Amino acid sequence: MQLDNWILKQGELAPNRIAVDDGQTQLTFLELNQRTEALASQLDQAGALNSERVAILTQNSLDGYLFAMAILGSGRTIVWINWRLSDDEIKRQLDDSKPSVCLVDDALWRDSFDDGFIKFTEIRKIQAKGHPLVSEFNKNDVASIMYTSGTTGQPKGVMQTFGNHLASAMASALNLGLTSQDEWLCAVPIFHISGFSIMMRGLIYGMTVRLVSHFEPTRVDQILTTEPVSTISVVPYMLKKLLALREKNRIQYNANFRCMLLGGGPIDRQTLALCQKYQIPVVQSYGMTETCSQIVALNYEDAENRIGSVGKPLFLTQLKLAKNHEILLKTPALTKGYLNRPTALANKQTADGWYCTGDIGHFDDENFLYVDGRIDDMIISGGENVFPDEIEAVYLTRPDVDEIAVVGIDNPEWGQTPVAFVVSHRKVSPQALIDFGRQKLAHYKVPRQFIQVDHLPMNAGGKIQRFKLKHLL
Ligand code: S0N
Ligand code: AMP
Ligand code: MG
Ligand code: MG
Repeated sequence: MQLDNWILKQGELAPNRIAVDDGQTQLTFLELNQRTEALASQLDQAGALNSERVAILTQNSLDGYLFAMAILGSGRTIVWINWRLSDDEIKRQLDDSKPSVCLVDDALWRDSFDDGFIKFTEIRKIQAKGHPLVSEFNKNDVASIMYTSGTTGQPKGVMQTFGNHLASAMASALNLGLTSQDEWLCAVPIFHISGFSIMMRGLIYGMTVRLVSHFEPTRVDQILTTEPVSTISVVPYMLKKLLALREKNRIQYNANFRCMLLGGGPIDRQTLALCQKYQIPVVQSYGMTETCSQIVALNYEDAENRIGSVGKPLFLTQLKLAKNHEILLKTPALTKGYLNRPTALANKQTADGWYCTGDIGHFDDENFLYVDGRIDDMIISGGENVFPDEIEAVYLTRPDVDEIAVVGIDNPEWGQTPVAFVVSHRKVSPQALIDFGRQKLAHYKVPRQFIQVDHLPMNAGGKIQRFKLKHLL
């Protein structure tokens, strides 16, 4: 199936509607068309369209939004880079995805960046010559790539097709409903599917996306009270920060507000009870990068009686549990695979095509789903996934680290944070280990504590028994 270029399409269907608003500039869909076309020409002249993929490192800025649209509009694939990653981590993702260039939001420029990187302002200096955008988006073409880690190996690039984004946006609209008044506040990073899916819904629905460069609780609370935003996506960390402000600020959210879409990690009952108290219309959801955002959601009406549930599968998604209670699913929003790893997706699917999520769950008597944990050791800190193996591998390159095991411990603010148990033949300074980690890894991956032990508990097969370590804390 050939689809129209959605940017051009909305320029025709809703030319005067606001596509994007960063609090200072509002652009209509027609203006979005013009800006995208000009940027595409500048990118072309800069050589940024010379290959299939273009990487981007950006905050949720208007420029970040526009450059991403220009990449899509030119028929290229966006490689989203998490700006919290270390230089080494970014380099590995670029080595794997081989983009023509990595476009960088000026605010995020690093001195370590070389020829492969270019600032937004450098592109902007080029005289635009009018570059025609592609006329169609193809269902099977890859719109975006986002890297996610796994229990083994390096992070893998999840290929999200236009068809995946369309299926996801349609299912979300069928669940949440859609009105001409809808405006979605994007305070979750656009380099994650939580954020990019808002941009794609904006394009598909002809809806306004309200951008904030990054999550700042008082600013977001102010926008929710004073601007006509109807929906916001949050992870549990953000919800808790926003609720804390509700205790102080008695002014209700604006009259248009109808949905706080919550996802990205487990939430505690106490926080959900506070949402009821403040009448915050929370919609709990469950999804992942591989499914192009939520594929299961709970309605506000059901929330009170189903505390803790993530809801029911959205339209076109099927769910079931494996014998070990792992959540399995089928959905048209499922990625078509991992970049450069032709067998990696099939390795996570059953012979009859069920995708194995790595999450453990159960259904109640009315088929509401509850997510109970993971089959692996993944830690979720503030909505960011942290894999112990990845951290351990980095530390094992040090001569003073003989053995190491990273485990997640509960943290009231972040959900969970990593801590490490280290075996060394000499005394190691925890601060030196923290400093080392902050050079090599995104800061949220660096263990908060290093505890030196004589040996790590192992089972007969030589596998570290992490649950025993947790008891030592
Ligand atoms: C929670 C966030 C906003 C916290 O960042 P904040 O407050 O901006 O931090 P900074 O001011 O930049 O830094 C302060 C210190 O905090 C450290 N830090 C930052 N983030 C973390 C973290 N996650 N864990 C631990 N520490 C952190 C900084 O490093 C700094 O310390 P120093 O100075 O020492 O470096 C931010 O983390 C954030 O944006 N998190 C959200 C990420 C996210 O969106 N995850 C979701 C991923 N999953 C999906 O996208 C699938 C589900 C989905 O699609 C979805 C999810 C939610 C809602 C809707 C949907 C949907 O289905 O549509
Ligand atoms: P990501 O790959 O970053 O998109 O993270 C997806 C993972 O986040 C899922 O596989 C779950 O482990 C976790 N997750 C997402 N939503 C929820 C939720 N509502 N409750 C518990 N865990 C969740
Ligand atoms: Mg992830
Ligand atoms: Mg901050």
